[in-house]
Formats: sequence, C-alpha cells, structure tokens
Amino acid sequence: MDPYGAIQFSDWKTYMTNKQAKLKDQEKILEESSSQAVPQIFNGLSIYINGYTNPPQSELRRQIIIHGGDYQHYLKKSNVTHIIASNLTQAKCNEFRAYKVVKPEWLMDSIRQKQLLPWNEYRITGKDTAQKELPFQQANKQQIPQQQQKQQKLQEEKVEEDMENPQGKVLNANLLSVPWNRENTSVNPGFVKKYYSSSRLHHLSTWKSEIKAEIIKKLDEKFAVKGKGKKRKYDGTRIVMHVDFDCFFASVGLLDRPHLKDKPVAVSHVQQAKVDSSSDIASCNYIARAAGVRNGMHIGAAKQKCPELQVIPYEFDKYKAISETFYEVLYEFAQEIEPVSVDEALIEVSGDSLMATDIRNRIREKTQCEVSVGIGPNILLAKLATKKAKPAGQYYCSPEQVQQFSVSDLPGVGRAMTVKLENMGVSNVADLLKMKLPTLQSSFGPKKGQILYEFARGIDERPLKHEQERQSVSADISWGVRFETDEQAKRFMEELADEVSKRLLSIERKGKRITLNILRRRLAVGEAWKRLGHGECDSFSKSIALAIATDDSETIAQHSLDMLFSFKFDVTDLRGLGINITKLESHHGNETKQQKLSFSPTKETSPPPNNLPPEIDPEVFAELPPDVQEELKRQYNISEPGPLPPSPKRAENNTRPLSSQPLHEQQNLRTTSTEIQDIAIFDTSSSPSEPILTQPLASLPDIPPWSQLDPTSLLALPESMRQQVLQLYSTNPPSKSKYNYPVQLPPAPQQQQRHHHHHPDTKVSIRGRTRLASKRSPSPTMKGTTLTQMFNPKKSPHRHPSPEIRPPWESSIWNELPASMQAEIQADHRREQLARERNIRNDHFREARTKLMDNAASTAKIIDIPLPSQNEPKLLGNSAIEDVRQVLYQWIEAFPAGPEPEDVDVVVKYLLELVKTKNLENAQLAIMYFDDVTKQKGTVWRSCAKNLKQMVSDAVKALYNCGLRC
Ligand code: DCP
Ligand code: CA
Ligand code: CA
Repeated sequence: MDPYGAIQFSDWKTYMTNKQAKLKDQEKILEESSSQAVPQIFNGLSIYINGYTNPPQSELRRQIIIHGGDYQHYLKKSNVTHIIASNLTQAKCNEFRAYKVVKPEWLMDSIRQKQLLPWNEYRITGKDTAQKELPFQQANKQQIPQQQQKQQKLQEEKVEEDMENPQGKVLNANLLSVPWNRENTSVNPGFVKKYYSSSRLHHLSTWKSEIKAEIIKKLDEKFAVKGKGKKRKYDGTRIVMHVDFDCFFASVGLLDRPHLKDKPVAVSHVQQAKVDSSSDIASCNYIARAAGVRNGMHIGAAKQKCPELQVIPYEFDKYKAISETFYEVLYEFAQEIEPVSVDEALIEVSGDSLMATDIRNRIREKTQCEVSVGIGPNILLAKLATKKAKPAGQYYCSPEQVQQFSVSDLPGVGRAMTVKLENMGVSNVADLLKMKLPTLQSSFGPKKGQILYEFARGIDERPLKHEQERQSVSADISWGVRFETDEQAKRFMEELADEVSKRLLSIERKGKRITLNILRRRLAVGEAWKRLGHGECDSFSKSIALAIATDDSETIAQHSLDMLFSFKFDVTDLRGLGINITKLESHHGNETKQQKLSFSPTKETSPPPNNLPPEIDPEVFAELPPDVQEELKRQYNISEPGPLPPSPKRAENNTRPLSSQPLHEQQNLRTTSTEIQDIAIFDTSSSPSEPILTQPLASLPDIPPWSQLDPTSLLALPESMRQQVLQLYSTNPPSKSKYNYPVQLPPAPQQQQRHHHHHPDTKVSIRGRTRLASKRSPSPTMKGTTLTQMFNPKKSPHRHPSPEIRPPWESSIWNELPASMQAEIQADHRREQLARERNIRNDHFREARTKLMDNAASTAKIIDIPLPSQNEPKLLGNSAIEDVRQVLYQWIEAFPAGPEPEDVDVVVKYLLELVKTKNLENAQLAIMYFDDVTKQKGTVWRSCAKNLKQMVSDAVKALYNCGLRC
C-alpha cells in the first residue's frame, strides 16, 4: 500500500495506517543517520511516551531511536514493552496497569551510562504520580482511612502545582542532561561565537548592517570617482534594475556539488534535519520548486512532496564571498546602487534595458550563478518585473502592466494590509485603481493611502538609497540560552559584550548608552517547544548612560553584568540576553544624527519604523519573505500586536505552518503579524492611530523654555507623551524645585509585557519603549548610575499603592498649570493608574485585552471584554476565544495531512470542559471557527470537525437537554 496515496472520505483506518507508515518512514531516516558509534542500548525495546514529560517527548523520541529502540506513536497492547511518563492520572494508572511504566530518567541515565539500567528502579511510584500507589498495588479505596485520603489529595495538588510551576533549575537540568543540548547552549564556552557563525536568521537579518558595512565601504573606496556622492537628476528616463539571485543559497551550495545539479536540492541544517523534520528550508532550487517545495517549508513537509529531495548544509562564508563579487559587478554598471539584501540590489543605470543581459552574463561568468533582472522606470516596477523575470531571465515592466499584479505583490503590502484591502473588495491592482484617494487615505492614513494610490498607477518616485547612518549596534541571543550558574551567565555576557565591541569597531563607532535586554521565561510555563528556543517569556530592559562613549568590550561587559545582576533573577530562568549600544559617535567624537521629537502637539513623533530589536535592519526585515519575518519575530520575541486570528480566507495565503510540533508541545504559540512589513515601507509618521513615543527624550532638541510652551498643547498630547514632556521639564527645572517625585511611566497601550519588574532603586523599561533621561550630561557624581537612579524612586507603586494619586512630575511645574488643566490631567492620570492596577491583577486579561485593543485601534472599534474567572477552561493556557481560535488555526495549519490523535484529545477535553462549565457560547464559537477553517482542508480535517461538532452537541444534549446552535 502506498502510504502517501490519497485517502477516501472518512476512512479513518486507512488514515491511521498511513500516518503510522509515514511516521515510521521518518524514523527510518533517523535510524540510518544514527552513527554506529552510538550504543544501541534500547535495541528490542518498544516504547510509548505518555503525556507531558521532561525532557520533552520529541527529545525522548529522538534519543530512543538513535539508541536503537522502537518508538511507538500509539499504544498498541501487543507491541509496547515500556511506557515512559513523568506523571500519571488515576485513569491512566488503571489503563496502564499491565505495563512497565517508567520515568524518563530511566532512559536518560541509561544513555549516560551507556547501558540499559534495570527499569524497576525507575518505575513510577506513589510520590511521582498524582496518586499514592499504582492501582494494582492499591487496596480497596473505601478501606483507605479518611486522613490518608486527604493527604493523598494534598499530594495530588502539590504534584499538579509542580507541573504548573516548573523550576528553571529543574528544567535546565533535564535539558542539559542531553549531551547535544549541553554542547549547543550557553553553558558551553564560546557559545556566542558559535551561535553567530551558524545562525541563518542572524546572517539574514543583520546582513545589511554588518556585511554591507564591509562590502559597500570597500567598493565605495574602490569606485570613488564613479559612485560616491553623485546625485543624478531624474529627467523621466530612469532605468531601475532589480537584480536578485535565483535560489541563492541553493545555487551557491551546488557550485561544489555538480552531481546534484539535476536533482531537487534544499538548504537546511543537515544534522538537525535528520532528527527534526520541522527544520526549515532556507532555499531550494527550481527543480524542487516544480515538485511543490518552497523556501521556508519544513523538511518533513517538503520530503512528503518530494521524497528524493537532497538536503545540503549552510555555507555562510561562501554566500558572503559570492555576494561581494555580485556587488563588485554591479558597481561596474551602476550609477546609483541600493543594497537590498545579501542576494539582491537595486541599481540605476544610464544605459538601456539591454544592459541587463550584460549584467547577467558578467555575474554568471564571475560566480557561476544565475541572477534575474527586473527592469522598470522606477523601483516599484523593477521589483514587480523580477517576479516575471525569474528564473534566469530579465523583464521590463511598464507602468500600465502594474494592473496585472495582485495587491499583495506590491512592495510593502503585507498580509495585514492585503486582508484589509480584500475586505474593501480590492484584491488586485486593477481593483485598487478604482479606489478614490480619500477612501484609501481614510483607511490607511494619508501617507500610506497616497502611496497605494500612486502604486496603482505605476508611480513611484523614491530615489535609491545608498546608505543610512547607523543608530545603534547590538547583539541579542534568544536561542540556546540556558544557565546553571552565575559564572556561566557572566562568561556569556562577556562573550556577548565582545561581539558588540567587535561590531562597534568594525564600523568605527563608540556608544554612550548601553541597554541590556533580558528575556526571562514565564514562570508558570515549562520547557520551550522549539528545541532550545526561548519559549514564552517576559522581557525586561535597563540602560545606563556613560559620560564617555565606549567601544571597549570590558567596559560594556561590566556595565551589562551590573545591570543583569541588579535584577536579582535566578540565572536558570534566563532565556535571552541582548546588549544594545546607542548614542553612537564616530571616532572623532561627533554624534550621529538622532531622530527628533517634534514639539507641535498635532504632529506626532516620528517613531522608528517599528519595534524590531535594533540589530535588525528594518529595511532588510521588510524585504525578507513573510515566513522569515515571522520566524525572526518569534526568535527575537517581537510580540508586536497582531491582527485578529486569521480568517479561513487568509489561511490560503499562509502556506507555511507555524510548526509541525504536536499541539500539546506548543507552549508558546504567539500572535504573529506581517503588519510590521507594511510599516517598514510605508512611513507611519502621520498614521492616524495614537502615536507611540519610542524615542528617549534624551535625544530631544533643546526644549523651549517652560514659559513659552502653550499649556493647552499639553492637553492635545496623549497621556503617555504628556507625562514624558512634563517630566522632561522636571529634569530641566526652570525654577528651583523642592520635590523629586519618582518617575512613573504608565504602561503604553501597545505594551507587550506582562510583569513589571521593580527593583528597589532602579526603574526598568519595557522592551520597545525607552525611558527618560536628562539632556544634560550627568554630573560627575552621577557617573555610572542608571538613569532613573537619579530620580531616587520610592517603593513600587504596585505593591504599595498610595492612597492619593499624585502627579509623577515636579510640583513646581505642576503648580504653574491652570486648575482646569490640572484636573483634566489628574483625571487622565488616575484613569491610567487604575487601568494599570487592574491590569496587573490579571495577566491573562491584560494580554487578551491588549490584543483586542491593538486590533481595535486599527479598526476603530473598542471592544471591552470581561475579566475571565479563575477556573475558566483553557486550551494550551488560552481561554480568550480569540486566542483559542489562534491556537486552533495554527494547529490546523501545522498539520496539513490531518491531526495527531493526541492533539484531538486535547481539543476534545477543552471543548467538553467548556460544556461542563456552562460556557456554551465559547464552545459554539470554537466549533464554528473550527468548522469554517477546516472547510478547505481535506477530508481528514473535515471529518475531524464533524466528529468534534457531533461530540460537543451530544454532550450539550446530555447535560442540558438541548442542542448546540451551529
Ligand atoms: N532565505 C532563508 N529563509 C527563507 C527565505 C530565504 O534563509 N525562508 C535565505 C536563503 C535564500 C536567500 O535568503 O537563498 C535569498 O532569499 P530569496 O527570497 O531571494 O530566495 P532565493 O534566492 O532562495 O529564491 P528566489 O529565486 O525566489 O529569489
Ligand atoms: Ca533570490
Ligand atoms: Ca532576495
């Protein structure tokens, strides 16, 4: 039987058999890859893993297979010799009474000692499970004295609590007991260097700022006469070319592997791909694409489409070398050049479009790789033309042809914007052409609206941008960060500081401000589902202003460490660390340009394009394919507000599943969005939504004297910005001030973070926001203090709420305001304060609300949702229906072939819980959504939806004697 063949409607048996056959195939690959050097200690064993385990199931499975064991996906009585479990419910205990039920430590210890240890020393006994004894040893329940039963219950609760609040130390010990993990985490000296040499996302996202700095600088010098400073006049005869390598990583990889030239080939982490079919494909050749394989797809899914796919490794040095040659050729032809990414650039030429042939020939000659060239009278049309030119071709796109494209092809139009346009009835550029300018502007803001209007007509007057001044330099790592000791954290920070220092030196800059970014694992959550990932985290940051700019590694390390340890976090809970240097100066001491805050009350600040970590160049980010953007967002914990859970319609566009991990392992599903891409291209400086004050006031131009400031303009500012302005005046007192109130920044509406951390003598800023600083350089006594130490704040307002609400700025300023304004500001402030306190009371509520509010901001709808009760049923920790939908959506997307039975169990359990707790509305909404999303999803998902619906409906009938309306 062909396990990959199509299955008939509702043929569950065939489905299961096929599924198992596929899984077995995957295991064969794993087995074959396991080297002979690995002792085959589990030979002859057939092991089934039950429920949540630590280390996670995927890791145990890997270990079982590479050590010769047979891993059983389903519990089949005749086959299984052992069951691995960390914890068992009463029901499971009964079910498993005939099996050898063993703790995961049995496997891990055996591996360590390279021999199979006696299983019965690891059998699950009373204290490991949710009940005191295994059922076959248990006496008749009625005979157990009441006292004992009570104790048993307490113990059960404790076990549950431990499962709910896993300790960092325990999690790390488990994880690090696996040798591969030890080698690939921050406990290993030299990890930072290793990380940066192998991280593809790092290379892609920092390419423009890091590699470009070298290549472009060198070429600028070499071609000094031709390129530099030359400003061309646009006289209507522009020829812009968009030059992009065909399947770049794959083509480069094939240079030394000519025997694979005619085979389907993909680039991925080869070693990892053998054991983890969720490993990503970075690039695949066009032969693989013909079989349906795409960049960004998981290896597992790709192999299903194309079983003979050859996987080759990354070779970053080669990409860099080829990229350098590529730019060198382009410099020979170009009048203007705008580097876009490692394999792509825009050039403006003075010849005609025939020059594209010469360029392609020359690049082929020098690199043996093919590029395609899109040509047009502007950037827009050149970029669109590339889509038609690929592979190995060239194409000229005239303004009229723009109508042949769909709106999502337009540069800068991301998924969120596409959906919004679709809802307006616009799916291709021809539809867009019919839209009136005011309509577009009212929906997308004046600037974005205008650009869309022009794009629809093929108009794009943007000049090519040669280079932009660097604002910051940083290094962030949020993969593989696991510590056992303070010493390891210290060494890691030193390595990170070293990296930052090297980057500063390479661009000949020093910085005056050091910011430390921290990701700490969310304490109630277990191990991350993505191997060595950061999982669900809260972010914290702190910064320090230096009197003298530095690029010195030791200085950076020392300050960063001081800041890190001032948080007093347990190092075992750390999951990500980053050092960011801003306020850059060139070696000659002149400050680089900083963005400025306009003082006009109606004009908003010009925020940085988005809230990406500074090391990621926003423009490069915008150019990355959406799947890479999403991966980056997950990796860097950019949990910027996303759109509503995608509708089934959108699901069609999203070709890449979030993950192929079983649902029950996905502990950190997060909202992702490509809105950021829209923002990066379309400057949002005049977007109609509330401005985000992300610039530190330290970079303000000299502010007007207090007396000249129109006080009514203060009222026009949003509360968060108003407070900062007032505080700024407080730090530049116009008259002698008597009081120093602590600075209290209210959480911005965009806030991502769930916990505020309050250290007794410092203030902590939220990622993506910055805090106050004085424009003046710190006085000698202030040298080396963190900025807010200057304010000497009192105790945390959250733990000790003051009975009366005081304004957080100086009274001298306060007193000069008219009474009516004071009252209004007070009222605003009080509202903020109350909102803040309410939010802190319920983390979950805040998260759901923030999501909704953010969405509301874009759709101009305000939705208020009630505070969820403590015991609301949860699906993977989510109870708000929006979040539940998101989880369902991601689950369905992740398993195109159909669900894993254990995941169906999780969902069933959740739905029945909803029914039991009378939450019929959510049950109904979830079922309806599920039904809707699975409509396009093939028979397996369809019948799963049907079954779920039936089952919920039956449950409702049984309990409430009425049916479910859906
Ligand atoms: N890349 C990646 N992961 C992705 C997409 C791209 O690592 N999901 C890397 C590998 C690509 C390189 O970036 O080779 C360039 O990206 P492109 O989007 O230009 O893709 P390709 O060059 O591979 O293919 P195309 O021929 O479509 O340009
Ligand atoms: Ca390319
Ligand atoms: Ca590209």
